[in-house]
Amino acid sequence: MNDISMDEIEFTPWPEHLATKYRELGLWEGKTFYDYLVESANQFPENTAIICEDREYSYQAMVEEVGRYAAGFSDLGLVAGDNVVLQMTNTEEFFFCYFGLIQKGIRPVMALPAHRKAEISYFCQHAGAKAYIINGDDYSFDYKTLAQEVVQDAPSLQYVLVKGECNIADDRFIALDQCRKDPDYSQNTTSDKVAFFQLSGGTTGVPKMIPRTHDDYAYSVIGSNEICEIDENTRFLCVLPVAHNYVLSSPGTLGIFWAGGTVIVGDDPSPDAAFELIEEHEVDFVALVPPLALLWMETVQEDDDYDLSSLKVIQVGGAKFSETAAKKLPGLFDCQLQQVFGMAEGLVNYTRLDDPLEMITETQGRPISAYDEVRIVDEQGNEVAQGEEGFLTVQGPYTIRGYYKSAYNNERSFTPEGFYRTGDIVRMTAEGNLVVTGRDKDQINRGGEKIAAEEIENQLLRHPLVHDAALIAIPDEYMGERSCAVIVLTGEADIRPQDMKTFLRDCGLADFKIPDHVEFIAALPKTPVGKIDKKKLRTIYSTQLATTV
Ligand code: OOB
Repeated sequence: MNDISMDEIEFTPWPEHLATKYRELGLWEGKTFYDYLVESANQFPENTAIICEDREYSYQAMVEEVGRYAAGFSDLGLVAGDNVVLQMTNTEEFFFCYFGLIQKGIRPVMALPAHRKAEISYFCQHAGAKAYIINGDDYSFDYKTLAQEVVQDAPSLQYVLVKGECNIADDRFIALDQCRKDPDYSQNTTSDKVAFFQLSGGTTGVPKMIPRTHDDYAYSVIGSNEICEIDENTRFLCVLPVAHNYVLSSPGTLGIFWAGGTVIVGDDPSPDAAFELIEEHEVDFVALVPPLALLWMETVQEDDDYDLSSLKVIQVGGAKFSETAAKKLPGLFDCQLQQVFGMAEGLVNYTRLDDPLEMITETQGRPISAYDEVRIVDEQGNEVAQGEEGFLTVQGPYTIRGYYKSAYNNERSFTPEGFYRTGDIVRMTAEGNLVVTGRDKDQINRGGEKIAAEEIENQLLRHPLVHDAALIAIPDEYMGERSCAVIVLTGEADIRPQDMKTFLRDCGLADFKIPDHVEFIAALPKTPVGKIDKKKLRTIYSTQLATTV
């Protein structure tokens, strides 16, 4: 069913009996993100909330800054229910904008710094975004030029708000600094409303928008804080992109803010830059993806220039962390490893800090909540026997029931009962921990960055010389997976792999989505039912392109 009217549904609520239960049990506390922030500011006004380069903000100062932006956004005429694409790099303004918008019921869409014209234009169009917020000061990419291209395609955009100098002769472009007004401390939202939109890693032609309410998201953050033993003394280093669900909420920066701790924000995750921050700010908690963890491990083995003794917990998540690496990490850093297996749609699993070592190194942990209903099912949707491999499906107090305006995908991504089909293949250990063993979704997980094969294939098919295309994953020692585009050309066409990559870049795709390899083939192998046989392609090219990096 692909009914247009169904496509207009912005938010699929939990069934009434579950919503009532979550409220009655106190899982949904009825508080907004702003309430939690203000509580921290009341309890720990002088504690440092954010450190970014040489700038520091106390909780009191943070709430004031947030209030200034909130006032500025209202002044522009943005109101509750409006959507705004927020594409900010790792700076304090990310948090001021994020909280300032949410305080006023304006809903940020969490674009990543790596997103380019194709993705941003789509988010703006699909969300009917009124504003797009960028970092015009960024040294590594020119977001102002990108925004000038985006406004051509997104008629709903009334404003582009630019951090830094805004020297653009277009009335829609306004310096973000001009949005700082006298602080407004009133909020215009309630806890049951959609607070913001996360983005799905994606398996479909375009990334899907994930509506998260205050109630459900806050529950996952508060639950994470308990599991991760976060308190007002925690000093959390955030070097992954701030907007990503993992580093925002697991327990992430929100967890730290709501406990009164300190977030140290850095935009360079390389060991040298990060180790310096750890030493200088006595960081005790950090979240990494597997390739970064491997890089840090190598570096720490080679030099001990930095004092990293403050580190208590290193989280690794976003993609499978190898057991071998997991066994080595705690010894190298003299701290605890925590595996995190989560998804922007909801469910997050953690190994617990006091779990036995083999549980921490051999599993991806267990759900946050006793009310997460995990069902591991077979092809027919029947639950598999304990310990057997199957497809992971879930419903619970912080797992969404539907994507934003996406009826077609909702039918595919949720069971008739409303359980989310994660697309992950897992088994559950006797102790109730999950082990991720594979994937049943057409996605490449490139070291935590997700690529929807269909999205890239669709773009490739727009090339006049491409007859057919398939994007597949190739195992990689560091990234876990690399991407390889296998292409059938039309007729006698003669084109180099490099030209195909340039073509995709020119389509305005994020850099991480550009295939690592491009291979040409006479015809794509097909399964008996006529689908592209990606398994066979993976076998052929995994051997051919095998590396020992
Ligand atoms: C996190 O969120 P997303 O939405 O970018 O990606 C979710 C998908 C999962 O369905 C799974 O396929 C994969 O990423 N994944 C893992 C994993 N953590 C995520 N696969 C194996 N092992 C792991 N530890 O990536 C995310 C969201 C919140 C917390 C942590 C990660």
